[in-house]
Amino acid sequence: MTLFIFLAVSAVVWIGVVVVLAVGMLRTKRAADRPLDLHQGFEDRAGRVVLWLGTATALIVLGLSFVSYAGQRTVFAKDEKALTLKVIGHQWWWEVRYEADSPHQSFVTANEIRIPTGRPVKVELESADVIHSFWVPSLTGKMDLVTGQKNELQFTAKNSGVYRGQCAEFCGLQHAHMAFAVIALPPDEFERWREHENQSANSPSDPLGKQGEALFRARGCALCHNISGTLAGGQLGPDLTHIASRTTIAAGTLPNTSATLGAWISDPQHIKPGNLMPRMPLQSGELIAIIHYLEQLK
Ligand code: HEC
Ligand SMILES: [Cu+2]
Repeated sequence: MTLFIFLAVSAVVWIGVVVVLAVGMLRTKRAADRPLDLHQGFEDRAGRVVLWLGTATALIVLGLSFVSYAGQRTVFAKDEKALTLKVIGHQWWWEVRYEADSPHQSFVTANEIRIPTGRPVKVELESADVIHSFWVPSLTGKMDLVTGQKNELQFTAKNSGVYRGQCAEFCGLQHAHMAFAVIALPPDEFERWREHENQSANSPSDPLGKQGEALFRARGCALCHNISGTLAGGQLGPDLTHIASRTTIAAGTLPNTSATLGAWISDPQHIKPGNLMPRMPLQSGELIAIIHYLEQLK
């Protein structure tokens, strides 16, 4: 609409200019006998024409500015149907917060963004440390994540599937290992996932799992990781409440299997040198118990 108004006004102005130009070129006038004489009548008329056209120009520019402003307002208008979520960049992983109107409908996950197909998604972007950039080439353009500033991005996934995303602003040592996945699901499947994700973590059902849960606290993991419904409430690292239902770990670096989980926990600095999870000294029995516990967190 905005484009159409701009096009129409510009076309009218352009045609006007061309017509006046053509008339001026075609009208042949006898050369005056004394070209330097003043023609007072003509001068007055010319002055009036210039005044009117100047005023008209100013009005058109003002009018178009207003139209442009109104157009922008509709482009960025709050879409009531949109799913809003918040993505916070960390060195070197993505915190993903689903914030519903009531707090007990809200949950946090990491490195994996699930969205319904056919519905606009509004992503609010922030950073916890340095500048990152959110980029999912098949869905939308890049947008920076900046500390203390809220940027916003809106897009809609037409087809279900997995869309790969990547940090697109150099953010330090492990910038290249700061990927994520956007998984677009049919709306009913998305709602089911969301219901599930909203629940607290499963309690371990067997002795090994229970031992793992205790070790998760005793070995300091709980200082950095949150697992809803347990005493683990750390906020420095990714939320692990439903870690077993994610497809990758360490920001898209490895597929999520018991082997890679074990490799990561026993030596995260080998897999992502410089990342902010320290190597925790664990006995192999302890490692097995912790893996067994985490794998129950579906
Ligand atoms: C000092 C804070 C800290 C401690 C302590 C810590 N972690 Fe982490 N953990 C992190 C950070 C930060 C990341 C994200 C690293 C990255 O991807 O760059 C992470 C990532 C993970 C991941 C991958 C999560 C994902 O979705 O990618 C798992 C699993 C994990 N930690 C388990 C543990 C376990 C088990 C322990 C205890 C043995 C532990 N962590 C101790 C900070 C910590
Ligand atoms: Cu980054």
